[in-house]
Amino acid sequence: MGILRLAHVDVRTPDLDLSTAYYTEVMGLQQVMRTDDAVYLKCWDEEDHHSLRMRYHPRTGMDSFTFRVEAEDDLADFENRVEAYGCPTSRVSRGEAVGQGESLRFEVPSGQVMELVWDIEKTGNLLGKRNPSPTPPPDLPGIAPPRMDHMLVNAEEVAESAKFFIDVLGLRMTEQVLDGNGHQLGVWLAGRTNSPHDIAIVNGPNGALHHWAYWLDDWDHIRQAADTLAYNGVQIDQGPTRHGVTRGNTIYFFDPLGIRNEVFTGGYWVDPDTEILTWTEDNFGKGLFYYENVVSQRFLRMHT
Ligand code: M3P
Ligand code: FE
Repeated sequence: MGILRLAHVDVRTPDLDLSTAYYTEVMGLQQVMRTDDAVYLKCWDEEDHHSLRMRYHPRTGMDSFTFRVEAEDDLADFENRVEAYGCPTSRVSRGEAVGQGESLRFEVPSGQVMELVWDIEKTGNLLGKRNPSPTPPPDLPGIAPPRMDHMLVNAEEVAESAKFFIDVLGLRMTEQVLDGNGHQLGVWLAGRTNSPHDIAIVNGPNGALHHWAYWLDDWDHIRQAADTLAYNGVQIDQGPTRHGVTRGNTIYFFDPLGIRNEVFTGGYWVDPDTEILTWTEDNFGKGLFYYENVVSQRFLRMHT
């Protein structure tokens, strides 16, 4: 049993048309479906129905985030484990959500709504399965990342939240930041992927979303993404630069409603027995932004 990876993020936007224009034309995602009050989007190399759902709501925010589990029976196992930990769970029935079957929902200790699902509608990537070309059509607009990579949520009590994700949900810790008293200020957690993180938790207000990130294949694509962002007048938060934590190359920027996005590449290969890396608070500047060595207040204080 186990948690495989991030499947989709569900957010609210007060301007569905503006958000859709940004995510299709600047980020370069594929619009999969539009209903009266929601838009479903995915990246060109994603097989699942969608990786981003945006629905109209007067206030920007995150509704929930969804991870995919390995086997159908895992939902019942996780239901027992999460309930035993003391978090109430509920089931969303098949037919209630677009692009997926039954799922399990609960609030994680830091207050975000998390969903686990196994039954996801596989609609395939843009390349097809017979003699696929290795690249998408060259005329895709915007940044056009191949896939969503990871997300970061905030928690007032990082250690408590990390314990839940590790002990109850079975994610593996790859890196952590400790304050002078040895308390966790941030943790990076991997599911069944070999990436340094599928989700990270950093100190901040409960319930908040800090960002989600799209994968790009190399540093040159990060540079091109910076050109695309600047050309389109997108507000860049930090970068292009490199994280010390994860070693990844990165840019942070804001969508038109103020949700932070990241593009990310690099990082190292993680095996299940890889030893945990630890950063100390006095080196957190380099951990965050290795070249700049800053802990920017905007970066720490702005959330969705
Ligand atoms: C990342 C990453 C914070 C650190 C963020 C790091 C919010 O986003 O991809 O490793 O302190
Ligand atoms: Fe990130």
